[in-house]
Amino acid sequence: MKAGIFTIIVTVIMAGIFIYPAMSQHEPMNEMWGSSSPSNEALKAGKEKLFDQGNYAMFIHWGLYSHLGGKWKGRTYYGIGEWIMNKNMANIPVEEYKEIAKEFNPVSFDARAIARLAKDAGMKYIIITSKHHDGFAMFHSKADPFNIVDATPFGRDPMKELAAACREEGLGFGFYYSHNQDWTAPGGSGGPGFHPDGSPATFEDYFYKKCIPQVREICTNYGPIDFVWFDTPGNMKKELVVELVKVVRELQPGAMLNSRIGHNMGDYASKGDMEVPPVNIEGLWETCDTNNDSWSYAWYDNNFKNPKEILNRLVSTVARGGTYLFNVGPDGQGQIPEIGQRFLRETGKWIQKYPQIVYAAGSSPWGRALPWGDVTTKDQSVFLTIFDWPQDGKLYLPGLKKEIVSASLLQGSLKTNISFETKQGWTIFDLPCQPADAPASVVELSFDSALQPDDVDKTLGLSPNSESQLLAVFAEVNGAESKTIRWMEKFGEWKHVSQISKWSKGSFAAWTLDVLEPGYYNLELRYKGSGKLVWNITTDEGGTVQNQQASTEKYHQYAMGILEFKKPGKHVINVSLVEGDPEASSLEAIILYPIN
Ligand code: H79
Repeated sequence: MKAGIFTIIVTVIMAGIFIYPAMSQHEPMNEMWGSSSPSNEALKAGKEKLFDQGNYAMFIHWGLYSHLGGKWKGRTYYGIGEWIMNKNMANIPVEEYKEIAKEFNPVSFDARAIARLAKDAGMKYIIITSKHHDGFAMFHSKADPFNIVDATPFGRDPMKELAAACREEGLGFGFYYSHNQDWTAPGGSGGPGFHPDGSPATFEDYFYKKCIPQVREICTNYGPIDFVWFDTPGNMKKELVVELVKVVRELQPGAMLNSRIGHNMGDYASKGDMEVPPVNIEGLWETCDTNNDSWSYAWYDNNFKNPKEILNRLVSTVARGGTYLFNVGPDGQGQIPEIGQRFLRETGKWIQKYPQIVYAAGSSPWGRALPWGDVTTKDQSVFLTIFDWPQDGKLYLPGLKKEIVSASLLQGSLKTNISFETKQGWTIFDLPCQPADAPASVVELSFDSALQPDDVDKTLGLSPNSESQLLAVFAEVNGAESKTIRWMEKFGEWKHVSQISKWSKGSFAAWTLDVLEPGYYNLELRYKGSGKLVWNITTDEGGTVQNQQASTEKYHQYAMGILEFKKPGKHVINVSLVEGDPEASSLEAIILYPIN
């Protein structure tokens, strides 16, 4: 199937069934709190604290599907492993799937080891799948026998063990619960339409006989919990969601609810799976991401994010104002794959050295990532986390309008002053040739008071010594459409991109750019489309690049030519599509880098 068609289909499916509700930025976050008595306020502040200040947590996808590990009857099904029984994957009949429980015996599960791993990784709490869409409960449920204690030879309640281990390690704890989809319970979304006796099953049957009682169980039998993380509300009726919220509020008043419960309820917004947004977002929100491609264990999936990638995604999420929930998938024995563990520990070592970058850190006053890394704040300091160390020893920071009291390069708690100069609104720091630390280094800027939003000119900068990416989301668009799309690279593996599409004659996208070093820059465009396309790129100084290049249905980067900036200062770059199919063409970014 062509990627274009696939994207559209996925978008439609997502819009119809699987859309994730994200709270709008302006919506009051306390809708569900009702009374504003002081005790409620204190409780709210208490529970928000772990989420808002912790900023980094462990997500665990573990269930009966982990035992299959992406393989059914000798065949491997690539994609998110927890979906294996779904008709779009192995299409396992309900009765056959239930039989698998008899083989599920995760004797290597060690709750303490997992809690310690999370702690070593620098994570502040754990959220684990108590029941995924397959309907199998990973806890002892009196409401439904299809659970790990009653249906498997294992016979232990691993959730009891993990809840206790988290408490011992001083970690927060919460449950994921798939409240709408249940593929094995009569009446659950995607589940059987009939009861065993042949009578028709309604969603309410599932909701009142399984969902509510099980949510009561996870909210009663595991002590105070910090999160109940619902997923894929689909088209659940509002009154049912309200009922579910009531149950959680009554039994676990200190638990935070994510927005995926549905109908704009919940305490914080949950972004799309695997999405690190490019622009700062206000309010309480979270991105969930996974350490390889699948959420649950899959035997073949060793595409693990390395410590630098983990750290980059974590710091960028925090710098955008969010919390990073990072997933691991224990296997059918209960063990987290070795590589995943190792990379988490390595990341954790760095976080221990630089805790101020993650915990209770403020978002970037620049509002976006910078070419070399990202920015977070704390009190009167601003921290530059550098992932791409400049080889010429110059670190360029655009737009800072406030005077720096001191700048230092950190090595853990050791601080070395570094010199800097300011030039045309840019601050240029002198760095040693070698990175101070790995996988990232940190420069601290101290001010005489905390940096305010007005202290930074957010105009995009043209980096004199590295690549600058001008993303679609930062363009002013005329006569075309600018939006973020998502598509699946593999089954269930999402990619997010902001793009400019639906071009027509006369339409253009314009980026304002602050140029420090005039001169020649290589210009590339990243786009998708069909057939040959001609793009025209001009600057307010009359600089022009126009060229024809091929296009494909996947985003690809093409060299277009050399663009000259004659004078320093702010310039506008205009891009338009001159020839080619405007309907099929989508532009993701302009990429500029200095020659030499
Ligand atoms: O638990 C993880 C996923 O299993 C769950 N959310 C994260 C945290 C999730 N449930 N639904 N989705 C994510 C949306 C997935 C939709 C898809 Fe499909 C499933 C795309 C491919 C498989 C359904 C079937 C829509 C298209 C084909």
